[in-house]
Amino acid sequence: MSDRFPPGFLWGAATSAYQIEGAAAQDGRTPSIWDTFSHTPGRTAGGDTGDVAVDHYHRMREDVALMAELGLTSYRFSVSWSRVQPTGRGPAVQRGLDFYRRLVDELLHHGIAPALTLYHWDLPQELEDAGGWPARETAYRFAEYGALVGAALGDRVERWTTLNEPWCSAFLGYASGVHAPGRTDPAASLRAAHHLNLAHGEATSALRAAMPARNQIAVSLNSAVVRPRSQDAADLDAVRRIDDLANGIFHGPMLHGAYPERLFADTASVTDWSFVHDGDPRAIHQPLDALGLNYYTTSLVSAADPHGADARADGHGASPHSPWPGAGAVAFHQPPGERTAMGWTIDPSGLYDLLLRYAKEAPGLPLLVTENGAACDDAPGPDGAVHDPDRIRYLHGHLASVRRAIEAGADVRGYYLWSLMDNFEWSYGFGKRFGAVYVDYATLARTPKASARWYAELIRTGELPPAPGA
Ligand code: IFM
Repeated sequence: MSDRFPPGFLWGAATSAYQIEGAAAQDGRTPSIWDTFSHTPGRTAGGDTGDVAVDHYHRMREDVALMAELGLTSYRFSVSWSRVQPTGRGPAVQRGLDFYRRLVDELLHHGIAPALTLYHWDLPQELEDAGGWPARETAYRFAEYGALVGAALGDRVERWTTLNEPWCSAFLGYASGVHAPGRTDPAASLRAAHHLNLAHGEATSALRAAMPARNQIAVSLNSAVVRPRSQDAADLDAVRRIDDLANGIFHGPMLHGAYPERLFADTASVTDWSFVHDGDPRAIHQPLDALGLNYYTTSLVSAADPHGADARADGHGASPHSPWPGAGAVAFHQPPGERTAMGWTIDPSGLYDLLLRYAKEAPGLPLLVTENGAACDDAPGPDGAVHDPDRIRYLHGHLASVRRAIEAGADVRGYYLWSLMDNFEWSYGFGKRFGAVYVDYATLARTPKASARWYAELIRTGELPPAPGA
């Protein structure tokens, strides 16, 4: 197998607005659900918030210069809805849009293709107060917001993503409550999932109407790779139920125009799904130009084990409330193998499986790895340099899987490392570092880690070097 990536392969890094921007109350921005949540005592580690984050709002030029130094050919960022349309309705705030105009101009100036995500979890608080994602109206608000951003930036940004990881928005936000807005209502979480799907479909149509036809529209799913603990029928059925709730619930309507066959029956004790209106499947099922996949680890599942000490080891934070409404008696187990600082098992073969699954699930649709990376316990050495050999090993393993998947026929067009730089890791606060660039949170100084240099060299050559230590 060649270790060379195809010509034109996009080499990227990703971030999101609330995790990096800061300037939480500047230029007309109003609170999003993550501002409210992070300011609520006990919700984030150490009470950390994104008020300042890594101050990207004021250091944007320096950050783009770093990207150029690394040789990135694309940069994936998200727009803060409450910076652009603070109340979630009405006209755009020009000062908010201007920040993204400047960012896009700077990227283009350095030959870096902007990849814009409209929604990475930061719903304007006013829309949450009006019902949030469980309310149908939020989907229409999102389409209006998408059209505003599309009209403002569609002439310069060709790559668009509607939603990032709607599973997290629906189920961590409204079922287990470990993410904003912190609600623990299983029925509301399924309503939220449907309205996120509708939001994706409506926004895709609105973007097509607002932008030049050449622009490409995608969605980024954190599709889970769910493996059975045994081949017993009960374990296989548990995998099927989790797979429907993790994956099919989004890719079903988005890619095929229908929810998974057994999802409604599985979740009948939670909701009757009467919030799905005639015509919704058609509205959600819009032609896409690419599918974004975010991958970190695999899940190991069985039918509930009465002795299952680790039955809740699903890697999604501590909550007595399950993020799997209606899944029934299912247990999660820690997959064997080395883990990252998040406690997530390192399994590059999962990325290969995921890419091949979607190559089959959506034939003809180009795939992008829109997030992949590892949290490590990074710290500068006495010389100030940050050596992160574990991250380099992680990236090497996963990029080898991408390369193998391409060889096996998956049409993978690009890879975005999560994350460009250390940032606010949601309920974990600043304690978990995913960046290729180290951020000193006292001074906000940026230092590329050894993994950033390693990635830059890979981008320069277009060829995966031998495995570290091989
Ligand atoms: O930091 C997050 C990102 O916001 C969404 N995907 C997973 C990352 C790591 O947890």
